[in-house]
Amino acid sequence: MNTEANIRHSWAEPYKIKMVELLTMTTIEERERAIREAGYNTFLIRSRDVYIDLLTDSGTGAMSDRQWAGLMMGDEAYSGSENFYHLYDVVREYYGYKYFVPTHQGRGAEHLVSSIMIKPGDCVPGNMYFTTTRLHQELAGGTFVDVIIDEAHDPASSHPFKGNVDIRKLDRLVQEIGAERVPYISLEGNVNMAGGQPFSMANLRELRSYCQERNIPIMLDATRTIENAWFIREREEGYSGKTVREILREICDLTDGCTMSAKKDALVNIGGFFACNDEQLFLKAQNLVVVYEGLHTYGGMAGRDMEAMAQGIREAVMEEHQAARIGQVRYLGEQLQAAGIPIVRPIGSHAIFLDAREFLPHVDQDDYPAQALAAELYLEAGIRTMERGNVSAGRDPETGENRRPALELVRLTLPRRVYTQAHMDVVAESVKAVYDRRHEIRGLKMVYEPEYLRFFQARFEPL
Ligand code: P71
Repeated sequence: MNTEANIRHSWAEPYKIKMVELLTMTTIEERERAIREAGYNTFLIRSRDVYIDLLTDSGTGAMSDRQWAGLMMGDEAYSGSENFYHLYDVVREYYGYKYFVPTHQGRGAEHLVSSIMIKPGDCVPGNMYFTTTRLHQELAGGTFVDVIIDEAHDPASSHPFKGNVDIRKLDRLVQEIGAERVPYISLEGNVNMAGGQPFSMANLRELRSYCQERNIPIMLDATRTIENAWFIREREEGYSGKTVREILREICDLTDGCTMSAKKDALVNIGGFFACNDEQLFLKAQNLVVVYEGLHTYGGMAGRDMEAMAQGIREAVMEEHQAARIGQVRYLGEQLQAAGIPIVRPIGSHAIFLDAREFLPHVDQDDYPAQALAAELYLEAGIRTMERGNVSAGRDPETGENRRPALELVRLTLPRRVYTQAHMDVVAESVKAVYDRRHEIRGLKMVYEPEYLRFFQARFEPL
């Protein structure tokens, strides 16, 4: 088993490389053209123009030989595929929920939960928003209410469990509108928008007893909950002797159901699911999935995708996998910290988040500093990152104004099992080079703004 010391000093990958994918390097002139044509939006750059792709850890991981072998075992029957039953058994064993509905990816599961559970006028509290999660809640007529602890909005706070729910904030909401207008609480493991920050088991237990007294279900966003389990083991008293697998089960047993984007923790390129313990809820989800995703024994996935996911979940709970995963992120983060670069603390599990407000204090938030910084990193070295700030937060539906969130971040997201330590060195050097010329960097003006999830397709021009 890996101890903390051995994560920090030798987190070597628990695999060796059997096949490689060649990378392309570009010239500065080529990158200038590519970013201009992409409207200064890293989502719109062609991947062939990218050298090191840290846009996301979603669906970008490397599958193992066993997963690839699983693809050959795909049972592509329209109904009752063998792979569905295999995946169901694995989800039941590792996550523990009684009922299971596959979906094409996470937002498919979010759509099911939101449209079944939310009535117009309801409020859905959560430990910070996620873009697609909140949008589905809003489309169902609900309003998302942030009930994460204050520390989560402060990039400099090194609270070990910045993903915790502030039960007083939750209680204030429940007192104000009544528990009957709170269809569930949306609880995310390793909170993405906060910087990949975990909740603690103690906080979840407290939340559980609060919710049980008031009959409010807890719906877990399980997307990165295995990584959350790792942090509980590392940081929470009483957990150092437990396995990631046991902790994952303990988390799920304290919740009523989950939505899952399997493209992260579960090491597959596509897939997701909804799972729960309540039969009535399951029957509704199983019925709705056939309208939007596909039959309830594939939910938008091919049989082979379900097989790869079943194996991916087994590999994801392995201690040595998580040690290397989190060790690599930490390796990059510690290099940046040593260079004095402002990043969100503590270092999370899936990404390093640059604090663009601190990095570019001379750029006003409505001139999109994080978007501008992401464009500069691409220009510097062909490294693709993602804005997680004012563009991602969107507009307040009431006022129509930019939300100007407290966190104005650029996410350097590490795909699982894809890049090497030497790649991390290149990334660190490139961020330092941009930091050295930060005073020259200007903001951006938005010239095209789509209605939904604007960050994906918005276009900008330099100011
Ligand atoms: C990430 C993604 C993918 C993404 C989604 C939207 C904007 C930009 C990038 C997806 C998540 C997630 C959590 C906590 C649900 C989803 C949706 N994350 N919950 O971080 O992180 O899952 O993409 O499979 O539909 O790059 P889906």
